[in-house]
Amino acid sequence: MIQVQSYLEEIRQAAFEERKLLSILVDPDKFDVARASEFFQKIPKETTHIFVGGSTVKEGETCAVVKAIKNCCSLPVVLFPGDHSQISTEADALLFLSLISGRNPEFLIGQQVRSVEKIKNSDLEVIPTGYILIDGGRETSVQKVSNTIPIDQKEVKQVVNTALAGQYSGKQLIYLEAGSGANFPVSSQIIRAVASSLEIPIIVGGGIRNRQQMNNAYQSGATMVVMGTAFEN
Ligand code: 1GP
Repeated sequence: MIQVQSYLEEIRQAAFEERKLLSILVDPDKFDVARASEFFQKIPKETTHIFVGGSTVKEGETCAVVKAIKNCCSLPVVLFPGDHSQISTEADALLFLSLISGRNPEFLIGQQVRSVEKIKNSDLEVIPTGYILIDGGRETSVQKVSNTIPIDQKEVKQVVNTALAGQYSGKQLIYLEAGSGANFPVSSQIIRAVASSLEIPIIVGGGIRNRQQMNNAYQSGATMVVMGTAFEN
């Protein structure tokens, strides 16, 4: 199949040109489809992507939400699934996540194998992504659902080595995640250390609620920032 437009390529290009990307995360469980167009009028004008996903989402809900977003918003819709049931072929791209900070085989390869039947005949662009969960000061849903232990923010070298292991394994993006609703986001120190060691773009999310935190992440080397909770109400 010929991919006419590569979303990964656009992210790589942005990283190369030091352009900053902003993704708003929509959790299908908490999103009111009836108010979709109102929601998209209120997101920041510099938003470049819409991510869709959550830790626990009812069957079929993601598909309805993706369709509603597509009806009123022209930004690329990228799946950020908590599990294989959240894969909707209506979206544009899929972050094919492996939770490489954890040691739970289900989130390293189990869910990925289960998602293949849905993906293989779709037009979704599949983007191999190393997902690293870092302690954000409280137990977040991703920690509970994945049953994995986040890396302590003090373990900078462990984060860097995990990210590098992801890059060496062929991941095209590294996602540094403090968890949705984290008390504090991934530190500048970690982002800087990972960015200076890696050749692939970095996404940072979890606990980012204001412009200052967003700019900190960019200045430290994130190509994309993801914000969810800040826009939920
Ligand atoms: C995306 O899970 C985050 O990586 C979203 O986190 O809800 O805290 O913005 P917030």
